[in-house]
Amino acid sequence: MDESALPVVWSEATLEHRPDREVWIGMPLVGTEIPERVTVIREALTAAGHPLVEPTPHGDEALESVHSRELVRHLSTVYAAWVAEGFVDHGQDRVVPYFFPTAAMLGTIAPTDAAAVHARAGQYCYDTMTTVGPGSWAAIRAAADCALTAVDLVTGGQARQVYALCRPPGHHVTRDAYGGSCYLNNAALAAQALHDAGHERVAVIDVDAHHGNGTAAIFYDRADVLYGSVHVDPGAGWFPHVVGHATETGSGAGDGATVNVSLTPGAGDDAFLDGVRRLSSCAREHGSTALVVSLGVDAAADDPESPLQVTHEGYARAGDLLLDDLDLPTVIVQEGGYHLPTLGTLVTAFLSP
Ligand code: SP5
Ligand code: ZN
Repeated sequence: MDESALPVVWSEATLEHRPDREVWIGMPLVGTEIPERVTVIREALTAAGHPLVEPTPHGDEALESVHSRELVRHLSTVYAAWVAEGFVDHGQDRVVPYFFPTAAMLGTIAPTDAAAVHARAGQYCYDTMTTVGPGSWAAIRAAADCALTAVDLVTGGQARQVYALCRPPGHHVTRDAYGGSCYLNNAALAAQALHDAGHERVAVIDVDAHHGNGTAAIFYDRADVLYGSVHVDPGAGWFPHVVGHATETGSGAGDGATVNVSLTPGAGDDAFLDGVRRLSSCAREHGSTALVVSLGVDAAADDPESPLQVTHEGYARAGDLLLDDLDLPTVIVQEGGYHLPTLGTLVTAFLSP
């Protein structure tokens, strides 16, 4: 195998999740987190000489290393419950929440689980865009298996750096809640698995255009997993809107182990790469012996979901900094990126030495 070729873990099952519509401000918009994303990335990586590897199945206990049993059960059962309730017959063939029992609604009253499936959806999902359909669970689970198999390959010594073609993406998922087109946190699963395999200190560096609020929340009070992210400033009106600010630096034992670099809308390669360099030096100072990269390529100029203006060269340089210069055992997990004509070349540029 060519020295510079990275194994690409992918599964055909990741194509089964078809969020044809995302409900945004009440409007059913055409979804952007579509199966064709996987196809164009896979074709570009294959053409560049990277070999494909099938994931191996992992048990629920691996998923429950970062997520609650209740979230996993919800995701694996909610579509069948939706069908049983008759909503598909009523014309809604996707699980879309309508009721959100927020902390502000509850005060200090402890809620029960909602009996109605349409209400239960909002106990686990925090937006209306992240729908569940008939093939969703198969894809969600396959994406998690891709990330966990990539860890197996790295910790088993088969390859030092492995790319997991995860879809749906994951970095917006907390321990208990999903949203932002994400269902299980593939990057957090990979980081925890690297830790469990003996890496006492692990860094997650997130270069998706959006702050990975889920990964940040999962590791916020832990010192052993550093979370660093460069993303468009949520304070300028961008998802996830209320978190991802530079003032969030971790809590308790995790104080100092969260680093948020916010970029002004319109920022390009220079600001993006300054951010990546800063996160890379934080990983060195942290003493991380393994790295997870949350590789969203939606910071690219043509992407419809973010106002950042990063070029192919910018993603290529970011890859050099994180894969070649930092040079740790690394699992690269696919996150966002929605512009089909450039998606494959952006990912390839990042992975190329
Ligand atoms: C993994 C990831 O990149 N998730 C992105 C989540 C942000 N989605 C916010 C979508 C807002 C609605 N988009 C409508 C576009 C109208 N121009
Ligand atoms: Zn994103």
